[in-house]
Amino acid sequence: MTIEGFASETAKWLEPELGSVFTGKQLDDITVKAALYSLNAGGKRIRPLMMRLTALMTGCGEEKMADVLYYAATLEMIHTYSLIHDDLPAMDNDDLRRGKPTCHKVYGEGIATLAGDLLLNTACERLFKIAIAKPEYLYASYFMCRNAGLEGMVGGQSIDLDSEGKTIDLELLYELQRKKTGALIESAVVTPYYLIKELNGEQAKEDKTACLLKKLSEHIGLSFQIRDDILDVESDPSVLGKNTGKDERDSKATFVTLLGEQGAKDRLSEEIASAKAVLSELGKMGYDTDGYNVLVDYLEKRDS
Ligand code: GRG
Repeated sequence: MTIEGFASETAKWLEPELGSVFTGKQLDDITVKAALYSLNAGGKRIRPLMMRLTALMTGCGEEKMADVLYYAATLEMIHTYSLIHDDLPAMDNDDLRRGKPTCHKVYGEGIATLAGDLLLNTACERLFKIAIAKPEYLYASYFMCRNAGLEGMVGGQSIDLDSEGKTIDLELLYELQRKKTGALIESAVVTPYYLIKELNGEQAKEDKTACLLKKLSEHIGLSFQIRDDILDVESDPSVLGKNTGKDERDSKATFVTLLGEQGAKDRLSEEIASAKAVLSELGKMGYDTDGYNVLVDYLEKRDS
């Protein structure tokens, strides 16, 4: 299947679940309207796509697929909250996202802040709710929450804001990106496996498949981020759906500013090769890695 095929399958699978998060009278609330505006603004849904790929690759049955979907919608809510907050004037100050005016441009800064808060809070409620019903999912819920926090995305964003206008080295840039972009990608690639195996605590981290999936997510996360940095200098807002040239405007350290455009492209090729090497190991274990191979090829060349 092509990446477009995977994307359209993911959309058919995911959109009804996202559409059921807020219902009835809740839909009259202005913060809910703002949250749904961003949630439905046309993102690539790449994290849910990865969750489907892991689930299908590791042999997820029909019953568990509904739970993977629940977690996939939850992760997309966390991701969308981060974009709403990142676009605020106090952070990246952006007026274009997913080809549309950003949330605060339409609803104002106060409501946009609340919309992000609401998405994160609702995501946490969902993670608790499913773990109450199925306590064996407690670790998966904790893992998704943790990767959104200080050890993950918030921690990465914190280093990012603190580094603006400063010179940082490649090592700190790796840490920043591993947390800011990589942590949610790790959640996407690994969580479905935890759900399928119902692994708990330490065991969840020890399994060979889980370790390989974590490695895969690291290479995918870095590939995703390096391509993002390249697109910021090479692409066009009409194609990308968000403004370009922002990293230079904000004096941000990126793989392009630290390694140069060619250096970043070389680094991207290395990450893609490493991702493929991990996929080959998973293939030797008997997993069907065709889907992930298609995704990794797409990450090398994506233009939006
Ligand atoms: C506010 C806590 C907090 C964190 C913000 C996500 C983020 C952290 C910042 C966005 C800036 C950025 C360039 C991040 C790196 C790459 C990235 C996450 C891009 C956006 O994700 P896509 O391309 O977006 O999957 P769509 O719109 O397709 O969902």
